[in-house]
Amino acid sequence: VKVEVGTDTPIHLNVVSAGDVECVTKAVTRPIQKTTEIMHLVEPIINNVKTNGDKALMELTARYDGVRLKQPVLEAPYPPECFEGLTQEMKDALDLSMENVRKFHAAQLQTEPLVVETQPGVVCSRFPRAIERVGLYIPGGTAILPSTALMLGVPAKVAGCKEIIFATPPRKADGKVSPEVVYVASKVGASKIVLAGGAQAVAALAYGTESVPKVDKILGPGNQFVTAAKMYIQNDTQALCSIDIPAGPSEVLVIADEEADEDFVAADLLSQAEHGIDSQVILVGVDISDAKVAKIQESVHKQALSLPRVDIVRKCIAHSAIILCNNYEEAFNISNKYAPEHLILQIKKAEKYVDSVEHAGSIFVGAYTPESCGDYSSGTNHTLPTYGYARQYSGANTATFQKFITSQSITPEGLDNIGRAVMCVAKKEGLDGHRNAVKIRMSKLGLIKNNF
Ligand code: HSO
Ligand code: ZN
Repeated sequence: VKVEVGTDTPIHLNVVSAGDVECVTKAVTRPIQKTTEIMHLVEPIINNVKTNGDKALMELTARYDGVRLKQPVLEAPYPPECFEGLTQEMKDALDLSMENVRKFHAAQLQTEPLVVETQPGVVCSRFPRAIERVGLYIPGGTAILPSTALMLGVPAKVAGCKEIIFATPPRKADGKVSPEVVYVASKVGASKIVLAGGAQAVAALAYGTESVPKVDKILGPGNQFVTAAKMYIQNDTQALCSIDIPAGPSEVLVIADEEADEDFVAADLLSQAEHGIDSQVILVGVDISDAKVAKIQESVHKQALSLPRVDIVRKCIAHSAIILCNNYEEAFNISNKYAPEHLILQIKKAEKYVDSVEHAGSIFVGAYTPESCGDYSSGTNHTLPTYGYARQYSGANTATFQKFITSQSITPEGLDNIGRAVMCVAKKEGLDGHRNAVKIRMSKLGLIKNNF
């Protein structure tokens, strides 16, 4: 997204009326992702790492991250110098966040086995197993994100993944990884940190190299190259590796009414806008006065100017909108249609409206629930479906790090109950071998005649 905005232009959202279908459609249309084009760019990178392993990985890190490494992997136990600069205050903050995320994700673990006797003598069950080896991608770029490390690392640990590998691009300045990320890695039991980013990191995790173990699933947000690489390896049966969700730019939709505090609303919009110039920021106003709109705009402008990332914010807000609605129903219709990654409700009796939400990654209910709390410390996961994928995907959760095995056990009584149905359908499908596997047993049990 290229938006030229002068530094003297007011930082204001575009105002559109809900009745103006064309403008609303424009406001809620996400930027086109050029995945296929990028796929052509990442393919040679992936093949290079697949064929040349560590050597290619380090060459690509030198080329794209400007860091020459002696070895591409940091191994646990991480040496003390990796933690240099980590303050007690930071450790406490990360510990508090990790503990809340642990609690919420541990509660999602299925403790009782799921067992159902569908008919007498036919017992079906389902039980989870952790995905053995997971690769967690922690983006570098304009902000370091130890929070992403903990949002993926903690559930992986809770689920019981045997091998947790982090991958993150090394810092240009010193070739190191931020001590906060190393701290989280050590806390969640990540055995290795791959010092690489981009498509090359994804390839190393998917196929393995001399020093990077191959993983079974790769999770974590990243730029378009990372996303394209994840989509590529997911389709390569040689990699035999799954991924989480294709990630798009982060987004928030705030529903606010006349009672909402304009400074809170503005702060929430800005906390999303500072993620990147392509972040999506939408405010849906329910029957709000012109005066309220003006106050929100004023607060957005004023607060934005005090943010270190004001340049990013300015460009993001330039393509963001306030959609004016007449009532709550209209507001939730727009929100459900958009299916936002984050949905913030700053409306009276906000709790009451949670039931109206059909599609959203995570909901922030009431004036004192900013998205930032879910981004870091409340306990919910911040790896959420973007780009409208909230229609069919959940955010990362404990089950994301598990798969489920089903099992059945059938007695002669059970076989007597379902065997004839099996034989009947098998016959229709022309699969006599299937039919025989039942028939042979039922005959020996004397449940059917040999000439059945
Ligand atoms: N809002 C981001 C997560 C994040 N925020 C990380 C701050 N750090 C996507 O859910
Ligand atoms: Zn955030």
